[in-house]
Amino acid sequence: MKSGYVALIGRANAGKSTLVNVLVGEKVAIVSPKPQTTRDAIMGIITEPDYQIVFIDTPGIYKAKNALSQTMAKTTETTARGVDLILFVMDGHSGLSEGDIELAKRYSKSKIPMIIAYTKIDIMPRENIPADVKRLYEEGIECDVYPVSARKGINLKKLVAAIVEKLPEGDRVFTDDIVSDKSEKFMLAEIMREKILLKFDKEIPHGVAVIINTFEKQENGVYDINLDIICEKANHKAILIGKQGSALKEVSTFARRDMEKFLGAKVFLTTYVKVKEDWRDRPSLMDGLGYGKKSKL
Ligand SMILES: Nc1nc2c(ncn2[C@@H]2O[C@H](COP(=O)(O)OP(=O)(O)O)[C@@H](O)[C@H]2O)c(=O)[nH]1
Ligand SMILES: [Mg+2]
Repeated sequence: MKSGYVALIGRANAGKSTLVNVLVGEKVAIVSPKPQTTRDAIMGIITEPDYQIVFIDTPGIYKAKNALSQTMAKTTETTARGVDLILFVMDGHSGLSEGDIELAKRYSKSKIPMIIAYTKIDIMPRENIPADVKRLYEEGIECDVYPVSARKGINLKKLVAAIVEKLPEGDRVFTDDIVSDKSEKFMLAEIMREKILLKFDKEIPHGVAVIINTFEKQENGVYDINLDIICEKANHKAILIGKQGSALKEVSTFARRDMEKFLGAKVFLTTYVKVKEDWRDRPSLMDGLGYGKKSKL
C-alpha cells in the first residue's frame, strides 16, 4: 500500500483547487477566476485499495499585502515542508512566468520529490507545450512534467499513477469514506464566499469573510442556515446588498442551490451583511473569523 501527503504549490489562479476537486471527485475547495480564492490549506483525499493520496490544496504563492495574505503565504510554506511530494501546478494557458521558474527551481532543489502538473491545456495551443518543458529542463528543473486539463479530464490518470509511484509505502492515514478534513460548516461558508467571488469585482470579495451562525436540520428535513457576510467598509456593504437587496438575493440564491447539492437536502438560508473595518489588517479580528494562527494546520 502506498500512502502520503501531496502539497499543491503554484501561482494564484494556476488551477490548484480545480485539480484537487476533480481528482477527489467531490468539491473540497472553492474555485473562481480571481487570485487568492483559497485561504486555508484544505485536504482532499483519494482512497483506493492499493493507495491513499492526501492532497493539500494551498492558498498559493503571491506577494503578501496585508495580515491575511501574510498568514496565507505562511500556510503555503509550512504545508510544503511537511509532505511526501510536491505537485507543482503551472498554468500552461497563461504561460511560464519568471516567478514560476524561480519557485519551481527552489522547490526542485529541496529534499522533497516534485512533479509538475502543467494544466489548462484544453484552452491553449498544444504546440506550446514542448517549448515550455524544454525551458524548464534548461533552467535545471529536472522533474517529470505532466500536461493535463482538470476541466476536460485530460491525462489525469497518468498524473495520479505518477504521484502514487513516488509515494512511500505505508498504511492509510484516513478511513476510506473521508474526502476532506474540513467540516460541513466550513464548506457552507466557503460556498457563500465562492458566489461572492464570482459576482463582485476587485477588493470587495477579497475583503469578505463568512460566519455561519446557525446550521441545523429541522424535523421536516430542511436545513436552517443563518450566516453573516463580513466586509471591510460601509460602501462595500451597500454594494453587496445592492438596490433593494437585489445583489444579496442573487448571490444567496446561487449559494443556497449549491448548499442543497452539497448537503443533499433543502436549505432555508438567511444572510446578513456586516461591516468590520479593515479586518484583514487586524490579527485579533482574523482569529475570530477563522483565519488566525490557531486555525492553521
Ligand atoms: N480551461 C480551464 N480552466 C481551468 C482549468 N483549471 C482551472 N481553471 C480555471 O482557472 C481559474 C482558477 O482556478 P483555481 O482552481 O481557483 O486556481 P487556484 O488559485 O490555483 O486554486 C478558474 O476560473 C478555473 O475555472 C483547466 O484545466 N482548464
Ligand atoms: Mg485555490
